[in-house]
Amino acid sequence: MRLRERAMKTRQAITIVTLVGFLVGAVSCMAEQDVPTLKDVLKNHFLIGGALNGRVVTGRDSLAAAIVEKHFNTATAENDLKWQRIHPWPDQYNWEPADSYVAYCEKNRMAIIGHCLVWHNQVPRWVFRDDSGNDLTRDVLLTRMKDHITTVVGRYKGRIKGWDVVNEALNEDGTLRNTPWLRIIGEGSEDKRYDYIEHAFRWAHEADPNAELYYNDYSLESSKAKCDGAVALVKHLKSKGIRIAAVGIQLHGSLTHPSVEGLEYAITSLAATGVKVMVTELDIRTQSRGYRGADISRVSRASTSDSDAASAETQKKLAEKYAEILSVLLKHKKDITRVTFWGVYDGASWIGGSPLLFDRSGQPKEAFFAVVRAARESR
Ligand code: 9MR
Repeated sequence: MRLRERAMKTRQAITIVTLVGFLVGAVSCMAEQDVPTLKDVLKNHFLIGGALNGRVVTGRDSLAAAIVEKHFNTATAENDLKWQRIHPWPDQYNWEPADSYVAYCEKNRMAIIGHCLVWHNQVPRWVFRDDSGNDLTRDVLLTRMKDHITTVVGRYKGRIKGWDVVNEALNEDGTLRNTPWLRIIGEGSEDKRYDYIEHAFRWAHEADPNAELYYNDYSLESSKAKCDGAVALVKHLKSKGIRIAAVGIQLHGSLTHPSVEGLEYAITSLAATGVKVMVTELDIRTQSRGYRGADISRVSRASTSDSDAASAETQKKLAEKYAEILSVLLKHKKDITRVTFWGVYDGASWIGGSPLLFDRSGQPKEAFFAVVRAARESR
């Protein structure tokens, strides 16, 4: 008798556990279905994507992969196409990470962005030096740059939709940044000012004539002088017949920047030169103390950590800032072809706090729904 009772109780317990499990599964499945898809709600406006790191494209970050595959129709490699990663030594290319990224994007039918060919960061020192450690001559550095661009762009010809050809070449006041590229190739002379940039764009075009070519930089949305410098650069390239499809506004924002006015100034003045505009590295730092401006050389994971990141108040402010930015982008959608977040979810961002639309467990945040609302309100 006792035995039979116990067996019955066990059966009942199993039935309850199974039922609860089924219900939880059904609810979370329904919740998942209720989450709209970013690429669907934005499909009539612009491409939407994120920066991917190696963990995503090799399947080690399944949380990120699920978000990418559901929401994005474009991707940028966060680090794997940068000179240091792809071409670490003079005669040695490291194709594996980049090949995995391109294959992953193709498998998921995403427009693939190459980032970046010529930059002063994440470029090995040997690039600028001869065997004795002295600066290269202008001609030798130009040859080195040409070989790199031709080899990398050529390998992915017809597969990468567009390239950030030159990244972050301007100072905050719009003048050219004093990098080894400028110092050695420009040789300090006025008529050679834009020379390295011109050459980079020409060689990228030769290597893949159908690829779109972009200039990419930060704080264009907050410094009018810097934005004017980018306008001057685009006009110069165009006056020489050099093809440039778009300018990338990186848009590493904060809860207080950019202003609507600054962002509109950047979009309209860049678009007036005849190029498209893209937001290429969107994220919003949530920390409310310390530096909150647009100069990312002053930003790091430590300087953006935020113990209040998860609070309802911070999340509300974040959602409001995202809604404001998206409404400006949607207002100017005829000039904007792509918006890319710099990362996929908070846990895998290059900065701390709560900068993206998905939290550390990959769940959509209030900011996500604010973006969806902004998109749906835009006709
Ligand atoms: O997100 C990238 C991070 O993993 C690298 O350590 C860092 C090195 O400078 O670069 C980050 O990405 C940068 C991008 O390539 C260009 N614009 C600024 C981005 C954030 O620093």
